[in-house]
Amino acid sequence: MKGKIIKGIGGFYYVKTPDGDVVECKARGIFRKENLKPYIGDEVEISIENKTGNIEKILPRRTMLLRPAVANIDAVVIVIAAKDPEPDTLFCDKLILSAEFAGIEPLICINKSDLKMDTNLLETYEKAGYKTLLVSAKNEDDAKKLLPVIKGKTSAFAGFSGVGKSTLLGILTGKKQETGEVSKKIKRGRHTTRRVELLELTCGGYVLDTPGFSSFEISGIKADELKNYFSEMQELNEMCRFKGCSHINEPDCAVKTAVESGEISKSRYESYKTFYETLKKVKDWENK
Ligand SMILES: Nc1nc2c(ncn2[C@@H]2O[C@H](COP(=O)(O)OP(=O)(O)O)[C@@H](O)[C@H]2O)c(=O)[nH]1
Ligand SMILES: [Mg+2]
Ligand SMILES: [Zn+2]
Repeated sequence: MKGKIIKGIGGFYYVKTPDGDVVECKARGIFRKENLKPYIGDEVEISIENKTGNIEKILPRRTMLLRPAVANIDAVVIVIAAKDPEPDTLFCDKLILSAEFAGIEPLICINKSDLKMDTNLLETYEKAGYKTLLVSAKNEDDAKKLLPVIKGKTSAFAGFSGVGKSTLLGILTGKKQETGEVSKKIKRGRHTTRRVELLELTCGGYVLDTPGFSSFEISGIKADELKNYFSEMQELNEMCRFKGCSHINEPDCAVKTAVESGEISKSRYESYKTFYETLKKVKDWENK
């Protein structure tokens, strides 16, 4: 029988089967020997013997996020608040980059549209070629505008604490989530753990909250390959005077020209430069 791992607790995996049951499963010892570990999101084959489930096989993974460790995420919904907390484009661009690097589609969701936004984030990300949505979780019907874009997919909701991820997920899954994380964070200690769990959408598909994970991993990216993960640079990468242009200091750079003309947003390019310098340092340090 096939199924999908939706959560794991104390060595047990909970596998959702096509007929809607959730089966408590153990992983076979063979996995440990072969250094294979099932992850949340994995599609698996299971067998049931004496009411106990066993994971027999892990099906090939489409994608893999490492922190949090989740397999087969199709989309990362990057949630930004119009205000409170103030949008942070560098942080948002880091989330987009980590999604691109993992081969996962990034979607930009600007929440709290009931509050006034100072910057034109929608334009910035639309120009970069990303799907963007402006919603307010204060209004259920408005928040449900997200459903058509995540229907049938497994999506991870990422973003700063306080932007409204849990409020949105509560509406989309029809199951109230713990909200107002700022105070929860202070209380977090021995008692609360960061548990990764896939929640089912009312319209089919799964969502994942990522509390406590401020951002995904980008340190595996080589500085010179960074430009390949900036969607809006794709068409320009071959148009600079120098082959292999890093778009930083080289003359006759098509990317810099596009930034000057406004075709590429300044904030996106600033983020690119910041990541480039950071990744360059990582490499220099590794080579010492
Ligand atoms: N004004 C406004 N407040 C919101 C909206 N969505 C969430 N909030 C509030 O923002 C706070 C943080 O929300 P929460 O869902 O816990 O954010 P999370 O940390 O990203 O999970 C809560 O007090 C919510 O009631 C919105 O669209 N508009
Ligand atoms: Mg939350
Ligand atoms: Zn260039």
